[in-house]
Amino acid sequence: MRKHVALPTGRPLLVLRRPSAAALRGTLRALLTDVNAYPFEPQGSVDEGRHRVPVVKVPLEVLVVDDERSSREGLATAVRSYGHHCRTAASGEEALGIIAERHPDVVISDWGMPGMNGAELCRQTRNTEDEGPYTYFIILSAFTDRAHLLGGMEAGADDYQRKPVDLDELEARLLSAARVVELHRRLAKRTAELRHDSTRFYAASRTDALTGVGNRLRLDEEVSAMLSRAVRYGHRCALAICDLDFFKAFNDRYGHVAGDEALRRVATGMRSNLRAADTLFRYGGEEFVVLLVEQSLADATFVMDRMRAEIERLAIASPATGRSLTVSIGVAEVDTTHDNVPADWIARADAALYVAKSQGRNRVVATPTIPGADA
Ligand code: GH3
Ligand code: MG
Ligand code: MG
Repeated sequence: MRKHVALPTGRPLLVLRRPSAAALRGTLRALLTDVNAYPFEPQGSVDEGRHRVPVVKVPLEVLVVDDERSSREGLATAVRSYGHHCRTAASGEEALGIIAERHPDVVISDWGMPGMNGAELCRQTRNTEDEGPYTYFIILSAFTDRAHLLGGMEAGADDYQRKPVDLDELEARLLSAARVVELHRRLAKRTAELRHDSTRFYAASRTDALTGVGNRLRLDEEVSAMLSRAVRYGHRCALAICDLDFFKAFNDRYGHVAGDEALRRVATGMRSNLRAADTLFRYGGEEFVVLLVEQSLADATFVMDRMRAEIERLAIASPATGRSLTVSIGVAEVDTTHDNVPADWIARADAALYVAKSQGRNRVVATPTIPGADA
């Protein structure tokens, strides 16, 4: 199958077949056989798991770049005759604009052009490609030496073809380009899916499954970050540990399912009483932690006492007291002279909580009021 393509000038383009063309023809036939198995399938309509051969996108969007008009038009005519769409550019500069705007699948560029040459065009295409669609780049050149071939490939070209162009060979190369383009497209799709999954998993791994508030891992990260900010910039922050009173008795009387529902109601009640900047976490069991940013100990204690009253107002029956389920709260403001690690800060809030429990529960205790505390 020898191709004769009429140039726009009316001159026929004679294509000489080199010895390697036989091998290429075999490849072309094999490629065509595979492609013919599912020609023109709309993307994604084939069960991808069952087919090893990618469904190639036909036709390709091709951009031919050559400063010589006859060569440019001749190539474009040939490319169109293979069933692809083709645009043309007369310079590297013009091509860059088209590439940025149209994202062609394939660029076939002459190497030697005044201004930006083909290798430079390729380099700039790769630099601006970033995470956008992949451009398959074929450099054409009359130079056949090793330095030019390597230079083109180093600039990021996928393929290098000698001028004058063997059009049979070009057709085969475009088929292989179609496969690479399709593989890149799939890879980009898969990468986007993985990125989406990893964002979801990241969020899920930091969320408490029962209540939907931040979990212990998230709490550890946030407390660490807050402590660093306090050390570095002197930011204020208070931490409150909230522990439901006599919750074991609640579970013993009503069962764990009702216990879980009570935990959810308490978490929802707490969350709705927080400022947007403050965050709620489940510390474990029936214990929650609130981080109150840029708040003094007195302010945080005031806010937490209001929250304590709100939980009492939920009127969840507490079998241990015969009244509403309540919460005891210990508050500690970050203190960079005492808190070397997050656990130090949490331990001070925990000590305050212990005092709240021992003083009769359903109350808020702040660290400085703990007997013996020097904060
Ligand atoms: P205190 O006032 O001293 O805090 O008494 P308490 O009964 O709340 O404390 P204790 O630590 O003895 O018991 C905590 C109970 O919380 C034990 C368990 O039944 C319950 N609990 C912990 N985690 C969960 C959970 O995820 N779901 C349910 N339903 N109950 C839980
Ligand atoms: Mg507890
Ligand atoms: Mg408790």
